[in-house]
Amino acid sequence: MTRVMLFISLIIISWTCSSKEVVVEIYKKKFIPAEITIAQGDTVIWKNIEKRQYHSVWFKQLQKEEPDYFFPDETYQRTFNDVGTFPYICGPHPKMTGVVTVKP
Ligand SMILES: [Cu+2]
Repeated sequence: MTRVMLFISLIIISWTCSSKEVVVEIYKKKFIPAEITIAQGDTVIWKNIEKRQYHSVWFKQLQKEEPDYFFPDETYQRTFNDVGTFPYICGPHPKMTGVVTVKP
């Protein structure tokens, strides 16, 4: 391995370690936990652990179109590069709500 390759891999390692992945589970038509606070650059992974119900995670302020539904054992993920408070709903079940707060 050349020095340049070693240097590049060290940058990639430190870069991937600085941002976290946070899991939100979806069960019995609820986001668990419904409210989370993460750091800028973190990724939230929504995991559908229902028996047979599909859901979506829709940040209406951030995107006009509803994203695809995801089914049991599937996930949806989003990385938050901007600071702020981002509420979301499930398209098919608008009573399912959650909030992601992103701190610098
Ligand atoms: Cu739903």
